[in-house]
Amino acid sequence: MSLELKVHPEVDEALRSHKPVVLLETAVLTCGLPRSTWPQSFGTAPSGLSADEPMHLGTLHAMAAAVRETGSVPAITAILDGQPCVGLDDAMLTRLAMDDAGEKASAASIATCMADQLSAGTTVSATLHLGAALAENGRDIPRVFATGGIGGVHLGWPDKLDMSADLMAIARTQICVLCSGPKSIIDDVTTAEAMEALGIPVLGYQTDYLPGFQATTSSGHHPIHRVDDLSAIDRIAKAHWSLPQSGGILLCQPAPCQSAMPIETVRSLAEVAELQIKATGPARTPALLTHMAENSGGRTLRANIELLISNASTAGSLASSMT
Ligand code: PSU
Ligand code: MN
Repeated sequence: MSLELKVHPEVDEALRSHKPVVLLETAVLTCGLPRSTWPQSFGTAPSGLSADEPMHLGTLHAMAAAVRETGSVPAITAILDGQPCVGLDDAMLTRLAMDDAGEKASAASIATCMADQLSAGTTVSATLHLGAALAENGRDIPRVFATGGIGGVHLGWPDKLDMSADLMAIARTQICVLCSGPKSIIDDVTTAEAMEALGIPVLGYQTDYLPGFQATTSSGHHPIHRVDDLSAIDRIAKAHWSLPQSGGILLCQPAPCQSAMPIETVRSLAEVAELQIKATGPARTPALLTHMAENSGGRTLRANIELLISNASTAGSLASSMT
């Protein structure tokens, strides 16, 4: 039994003619970013974000535009009324953005969303599963995916384990995941160790150390393999994918320096959120991110939006350079 995907004609044409395609997720739309416009109390709007659009939709629009600027085609994924989609037109994206009942689909919950005909934003893990399903449908799998920060082992381990489905999905799918490291609400070093155990190469784009999501890369933090140009990533990806049973590669790009914050500030905001937020399950990540944004006068939110757009742009350039 194979998954019936709805593939947008532009994405379909690009994949069939081997043009560069970048997968983009929508959990960041339904759960990761606020549905209001950028509040004036937080200062000028983040670079690249239109001040008249709600932040969640405006960021997705800016990410798709950043991919297009590089000559690659954006393929935004989602589950709409139970239908897994790769490539959304603007009406589909807006409908998902305004859907108050929109769920958050991970690899563990795609099946229930489909069976119950629900609409859902797709997390990193769900997006990679839909990307891999393209191969079953006789198409190429896009080689690049972009997001802000991946899920991983949450803070609070080893007292309680909360681990994102993102890690297993990255380990299993032959795709390059562009992010700014694990999100700041995640135990990033434990997550990096888990990725090593899962056989995921973790690369730093123009950095020697694991980026701390909204934080400036701090020297001496967890060292990772540095790559300075896109052709080096292509060589590593080709070598990795020539190995039997190889899966994804994590490529980490630090947040743009104009909005990145000191790592100590981000850490203490994350620790306070960790203590104060009681939500569990899929609701926990959005509640933690909202708490940090409010508690920092919007600084974590500004960095999050700017790094999402900048990662989409680099992902587009990488996809173009890989074909
Ligand atoms: N990047 C962001 N904000 C987000 C996410 C990524 O800047 O909200 C989403 C991704 O979809 C990721 C998910 O897969 O958060 C992880 O959630 P959890 O910890 O519940 O697995
Ligand atoms: Mn979880």
